[in-house]
Amino acid sequence: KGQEKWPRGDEKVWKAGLRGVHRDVPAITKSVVHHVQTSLARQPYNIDDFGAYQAAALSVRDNLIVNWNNTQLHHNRKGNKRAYYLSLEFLMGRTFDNALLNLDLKPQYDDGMSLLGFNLEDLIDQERDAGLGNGGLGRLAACYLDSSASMELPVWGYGLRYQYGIFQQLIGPDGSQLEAPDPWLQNDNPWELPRADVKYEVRFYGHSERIEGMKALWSGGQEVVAVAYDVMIPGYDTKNTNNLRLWESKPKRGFDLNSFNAGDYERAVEASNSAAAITSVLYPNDHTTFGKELRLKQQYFWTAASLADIMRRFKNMEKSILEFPDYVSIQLNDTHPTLAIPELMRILVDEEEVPWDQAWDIITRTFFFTNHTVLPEALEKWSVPLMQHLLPRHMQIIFDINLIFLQAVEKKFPGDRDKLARMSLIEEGYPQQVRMANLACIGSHKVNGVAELHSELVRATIMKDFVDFYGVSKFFNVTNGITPRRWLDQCNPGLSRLISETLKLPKAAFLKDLYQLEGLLKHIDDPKFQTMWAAVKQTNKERLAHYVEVTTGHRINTKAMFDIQIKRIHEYKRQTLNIFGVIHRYLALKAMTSAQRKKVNPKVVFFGGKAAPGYYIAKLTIKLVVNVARIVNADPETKDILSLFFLPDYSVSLAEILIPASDISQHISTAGTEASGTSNMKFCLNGGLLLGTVDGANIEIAEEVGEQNVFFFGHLTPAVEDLRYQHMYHPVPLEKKCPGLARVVNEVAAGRFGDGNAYEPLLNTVRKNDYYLLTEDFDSYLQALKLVDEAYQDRTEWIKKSIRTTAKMGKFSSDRAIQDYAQECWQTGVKSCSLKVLQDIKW
Ligand code: NBG
Repeated sequence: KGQEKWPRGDEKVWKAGLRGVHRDVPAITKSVVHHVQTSLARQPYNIDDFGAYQAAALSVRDNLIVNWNNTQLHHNRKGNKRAYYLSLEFLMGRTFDNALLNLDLKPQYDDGMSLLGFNLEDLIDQERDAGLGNGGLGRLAACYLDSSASMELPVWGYGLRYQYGIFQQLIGPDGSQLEAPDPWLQNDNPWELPRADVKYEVRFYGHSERIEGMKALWSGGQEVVAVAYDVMIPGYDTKNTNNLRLWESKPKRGFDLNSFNAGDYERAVEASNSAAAITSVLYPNDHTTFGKELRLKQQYFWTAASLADIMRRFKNMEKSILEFPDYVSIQLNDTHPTLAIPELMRILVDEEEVPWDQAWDIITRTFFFTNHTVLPEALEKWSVPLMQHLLPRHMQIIFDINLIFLQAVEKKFPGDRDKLARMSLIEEGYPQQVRMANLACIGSHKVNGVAELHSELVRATIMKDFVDFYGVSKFFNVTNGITPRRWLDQCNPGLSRLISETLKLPKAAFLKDLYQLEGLLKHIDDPKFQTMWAAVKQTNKERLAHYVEVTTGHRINTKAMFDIQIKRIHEYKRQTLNIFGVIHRYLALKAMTSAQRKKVNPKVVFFGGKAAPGYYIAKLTIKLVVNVARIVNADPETKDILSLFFLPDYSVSLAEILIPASDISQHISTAGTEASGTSNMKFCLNGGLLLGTVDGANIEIAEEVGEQNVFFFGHLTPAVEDLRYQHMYHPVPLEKKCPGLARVVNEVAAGRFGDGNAYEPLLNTVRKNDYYLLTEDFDSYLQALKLVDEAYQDRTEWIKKSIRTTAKMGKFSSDRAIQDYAQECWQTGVKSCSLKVLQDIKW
């Protein structure tokens, strides 16, 4: 704008430069060397692996930036509707390898870096994980970004740029989890682009004064600045490159000069400290809320900055504000971003002067809400006094929304006071609390759960009254998915290659349409194919064994069955059931004669996962696993047929090594508690079989692969409530209820695996009310383990099950899930905005 001609110089020269994708090896090496000399300011002869990684990463980023700019220009020009994925967590893992694969530049970089004297795989290992998430919810967000970009949908993610991601987990001398900070930004992050020009002021505290009607003026308090950092998200097999915008908090003024002049240095720096604190650390709790003020500050800071940015982009389109929902959809990833609802109300009513009812209409056509759990301890509530203090205007708005909403409820269900109390946005008590799930529900156009069973439970339990009020069509299901780019091609290149050769298809054919894997079924009886399939698994097991040997010094028998459970440590996920099962097996082996033991098939059990630092029982579980491992792995009588590892510091990168190596993986939550699970899909995609309860997405996996190909056990969801009731009111001693488990518990208590007293609180969870029903499921769990052992004996049958499992994973691609969201919610040009045109973009 304001310039007569663009570009300024020779258009051809600009174009060549702007499209300067480094595809051939000389161009790649040139660009890497250039970054070594300029960006890193280092001499070519003293560059180490880390420096080479940085330079190579920057040169890949150059490609991404070009594509990123073209993509944004394309969508702006087309005036496409955009969708925004608001998530407090994005568990991205590493970017380098993924970007190379998505850009289809890996072979060229491999060659280029080797010409410069480096091994690409070593460079890939230099990268630190971006661990801006706790578990499934954050990793799901990352998969969804990959799919949106690959499907050429104009979807942006918005999150926070935490200085410290999920803590690093160490195991102390006594087997306990220790936490260390994760300074992932310490050595600069080549994958982000600071946007000093994209910044917004965000207000906290102060006071809100009603002006006229529903309008108010919010002023005073503290203002902090949100600065944008952009992370480019390359699509696979397309130039489309989306954006993940992360906000960092900065003080509005670095120093309060008044206090400074008065000699109060501490107070002067205080303001800057507290502003920077907002984005300093990811809260490491998963499925629990603590009502901490700083967390609420994070939520508002992030939603306010994101909405301001979305609004600015919308305004550039020069449309009427009433058309906002036609150009903007916002997906709320759990209740964490729910403040976006009153914040958009505030913008519309107070700033844009839209009448309240019209504003509310805009809201309920813009927002969509995904619920990720029905566990009561995870349902967010914020104390009214805290919210009044921190966000006085928003509290007013919430009260106003509530008043109008409850009038409508009263009209539909006259006199039903209990219903009113349950549906109110405010929970009575001392203090009163704002129920974020209720607010997210009434402010959204649609609400979804993340697997069929879970969505059913959402409708039947936490949202039941809302289903009665709105009708069932507001509530739907989108079963979670995983990106086959990272979770097949990147983590298991051998399998990806074998599939491509067998199907006689280029990789892109099945990586973009995962249903193509069904073509493998034709080859399931081909002995040659079976052998190759098994060989890939074997190689992956050896890769894992190598990792374990390097990190722990232990050698593993790679001919043994690999049995893996990796996920956050939580009582509902029942890692305890698994470790008690291992102990049971160990005791059984000890009771055998050595001749009997010789006939036993060897097994290696792996655990991985972090416990929230304040979650005492989960931390005790880790300690038990580690100490059982110490005893079992050192026992000369059994160590060749049973070994056990707790792999510390579970992360996305570690998952990429573990998942392709599994023969069997465990997903054994109490029925009705695991909303979906996503690692179950990853294991199955990589040909690992599933041992699980009838819960979450396990059910849909079984539907796809056939129940005879999964190992199910345990009570079903409808039985759970009854059983819990019985445990509460008619307790039966453990010895009577489940003698097998009692034996295990007694051995632990007796000190067989170190100080028995230390484990008392953990053991009591099963002895006392056994909320997660271990005693109810233990016997059928052992039965299922036995079936797994037997099935593994017939190796050919096992391989066939493995092939069939992979072949039937089409449904679980996150592309399918994103397609569901795009169709059901965002209605943003599905497949209609082919970015092939990017190649011929007109400047
Ligand atoms: C988790 C569920 C998982 C599910 C992921 C992603 C939360 C609150 N929920 O079962 O426990 O797979 O969300 O949807 O983290």
